[in-house]
Amino acid sequence: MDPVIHRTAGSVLEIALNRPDRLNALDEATLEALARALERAEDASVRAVLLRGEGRAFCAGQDLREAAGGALDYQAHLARYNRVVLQIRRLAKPVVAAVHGVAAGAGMALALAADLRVLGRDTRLTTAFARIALVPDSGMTYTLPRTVGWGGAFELLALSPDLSAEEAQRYGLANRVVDEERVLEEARALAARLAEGPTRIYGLIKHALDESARLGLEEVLELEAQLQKLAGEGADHEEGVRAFLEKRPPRFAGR
Ligand code: LHQ
Repeated sequence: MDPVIHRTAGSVLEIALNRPDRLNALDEATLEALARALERAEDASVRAVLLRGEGRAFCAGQDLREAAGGALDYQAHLARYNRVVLQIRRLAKPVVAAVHGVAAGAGMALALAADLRVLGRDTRLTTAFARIALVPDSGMTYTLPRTVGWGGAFELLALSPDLSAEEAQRYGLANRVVDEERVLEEARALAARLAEGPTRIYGLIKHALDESARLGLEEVLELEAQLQKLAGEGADHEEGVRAFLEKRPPRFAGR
């Protein structure tokens, strides 16, 4: 069975973790397959990515059976996580995570690396790392404090509570909370909507937000000005303005 499956629906690349009997825990083969699937997202025909899990959970994080086997080279293994997190963050297209059931440890980190998260009402999130006496990885110390704030991040990382979807939404970790059986439908609708948007602009927004995390105000203003010049030169900007003047919805080509 392939540990990761993918398909395209219109301009959306849908990538599914596919180890349901292990709650989609991440082992070497899965991380490798995920990285390869994410490479497909670079194709110009793809304008949004949907990340999801098969079975009853999004992802239970690191495969603890593989880790307990003792054969893992931890540094090389971590590099695989880092690669997929960077692929998601550097992809100049929106990534939606359909998070149902559970997202734990590196599984939660993957969900946080995405640009938008749809959770089910019964979905639980847990950072999990400290429960097994590990520090956070897969970018969690980057994404978490930027989403929930400093004080919240320490609590979620140190005490690793099972966060309900409602709490997750209060923390800003969930963009949408829907009935558990509607998570995929809602995430697909969101991804399809984004895939019709000004894709290049979404990439620039993503870049601007990521960069703003490490820049001062003057540098942010400078970067915004540079990106606005690029945006203004795009065909979608021209179409957006024309559509406004003609009082019709825009038809963005993603350029
Ligand atoms: C699993 C797993 C799993 C293997 C469920 N592995 N089999 C760490 C180290 C190195 C490098 C990089 O990064 C990391 C980062 C991390 O991700 S650390 C955090 C690792 N993840 C966890 O600590 C979570 C472990 N899992 C759980 O706490 C529970 O399974 C959760 C809360 C996710 C779900 O609980 P339940 O709904 O009660 O399901 P379950 O525990 O019965 O699990 C179902 C099956 O899936 C079960 O197998 P079995 O053969 O007994 O039916 C579990 O063993 C298996 N499974 N998570 N991470």
